[in-house]
Amino acid sequence: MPILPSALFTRRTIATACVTGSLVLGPAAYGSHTPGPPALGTPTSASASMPSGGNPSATPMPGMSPGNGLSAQQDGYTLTSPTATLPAGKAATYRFTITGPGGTPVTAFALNQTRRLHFYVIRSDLTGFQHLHPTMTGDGTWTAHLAPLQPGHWRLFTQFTPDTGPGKGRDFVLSRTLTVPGTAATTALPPPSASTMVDGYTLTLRGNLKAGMMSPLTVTIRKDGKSVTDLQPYLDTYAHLTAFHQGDQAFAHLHPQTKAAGGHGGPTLDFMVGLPASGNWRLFLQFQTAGTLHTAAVTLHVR
Ligand SMILES: [Cu+2]
Repeated sequence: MPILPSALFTRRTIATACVTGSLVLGPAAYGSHTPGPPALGTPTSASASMPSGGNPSATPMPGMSPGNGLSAQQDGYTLTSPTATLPAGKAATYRFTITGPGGTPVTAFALNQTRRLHFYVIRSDLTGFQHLHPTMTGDGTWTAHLAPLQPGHWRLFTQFTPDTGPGKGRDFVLSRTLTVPGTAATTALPPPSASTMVDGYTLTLRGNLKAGMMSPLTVTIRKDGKSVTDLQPYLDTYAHLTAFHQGDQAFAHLHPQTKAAGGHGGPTLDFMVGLPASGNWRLFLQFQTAGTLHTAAVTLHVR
């Protein structure tokens, strides 16, 4: 199959969230538990179609988006890289800089979830997810070590907060495309589901998500039929959520309000999620147990 035209890819969207017991974006705090959100479906259901009823817990999203994440440039800040293609099937190095309004590389970044820059890799069919933390040299050159990529069209996202200049304190998400030559075998997006498995863990999702609204999303983690309570802090939280969207260019940036306070999170993770567009989202939920990072993926439908 030939590589998909990149125009298709520009319609993808990324959203990220990191969560502990409670993740909040905007003025409406997700306080003590009101009656939980309705189930997306039974754990074995292949469908996660949303109930048609209203969601009393949903609130409008605040207008503080850092952008849709699909541009290499925003408000004078630019993601620059000499690399537009990388070989297939082998680990590769990707170097880039973030230049500021003056055109020189930014070297001062604020810590965000314990890191100065978060880097995400996704293929046009929403497979091949990687979440990396590149290193920076003194001149502002970042180096990311990518795991082997399959042929196709990819998008590489940077998420950062400048600590100097006119963008100081603002959250940015900038991205560039990358082509990996070869015969691309694309994978159909799995249908929406209320549960998924990874490494023997079963994750069950409950929520009633509506585009443009902040809504609670609850994820429960079980293993061998038992509740998992040994989640370890990962990037200051008990779970890291990254979401990519099909068919819309809007971007949602979510961040945690509370941090992991101990080494025993779980089994329930409460997210406050605002996804700006309806349709299907591919969620990648990362959590850590016994020093091992697990990455679960599930497709979520947003009304
Ligand atoms: Cu990160």
